[in-house]
Amino acid sequence: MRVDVISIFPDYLSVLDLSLVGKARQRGLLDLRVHDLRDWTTDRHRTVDDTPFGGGAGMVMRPDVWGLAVDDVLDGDAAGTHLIVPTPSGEVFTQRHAESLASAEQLVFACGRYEGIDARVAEHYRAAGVAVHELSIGDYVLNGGEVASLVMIEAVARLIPGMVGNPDSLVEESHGAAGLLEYPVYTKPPSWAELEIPEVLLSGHHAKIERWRRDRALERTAARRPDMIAALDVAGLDKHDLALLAELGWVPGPDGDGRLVRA
Ligand code: JB8
Repeated sequence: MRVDVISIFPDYLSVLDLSLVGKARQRGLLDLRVHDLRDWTTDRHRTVDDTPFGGGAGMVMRPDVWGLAVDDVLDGDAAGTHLIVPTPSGEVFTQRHAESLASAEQLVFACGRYEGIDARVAEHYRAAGVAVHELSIGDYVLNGGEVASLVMIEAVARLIPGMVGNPDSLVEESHGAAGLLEYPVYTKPPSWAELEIPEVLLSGHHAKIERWRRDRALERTAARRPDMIAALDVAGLDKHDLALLAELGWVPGPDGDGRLVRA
């Protein structure tokens, strides 16, 4: 996979030389190129921004400079290319986006600063057949798209086939098919700070351990992510799940749509 990142602060992306993403590059699974947007400016002051039409605070990034930069880094035809524009006004980036982007031929990350990038850039590349994704990494505001791009690149890079040593660790984790948060995990020593590990984990009773872990996952999800409980399909829950969820205040809804509601 080829990944291009365009930013006025390319040094912000230097952490991509480290760790998992660095390993993917060394192994030739990832061709990552970071670019300075100012390389595509044509004026003496290397200007990338201007005042907003219609008035208002701050500056907006010029579409002409962005157009030259994106045209230059686009590799081959539009099919297989995804242009990702981090923005607090975007759709929220999830593991589903990461999974979908992991099979792309090329990802181009356009990192905005100031009040963002002129809206015609996304419109233009969409019209040209590029899959354009305006994405937010959560409900908070950063100073620019660089850190959001780092987050998304790490989430995608670890899903590239051949990246993670043990593929089991990919299928069993949070935000996978189960739609539940992960259960709590423990390791040695068995007693620490006057805290003991749950006895069932020492029992060697595989079915009991599985049930205990699922109960803890359901409890955690109900407490921390009620939105994920509301999105569960009742058909995927067993009798024991439904009994525990009822104790936690979640019951099958009145309209029989296969969803849970608060009792
Ligand atoms: C200017 O919060 B964010 C984010 C904030 C930004 C820009 C891009 C993303 C551009 N401010 O993810």
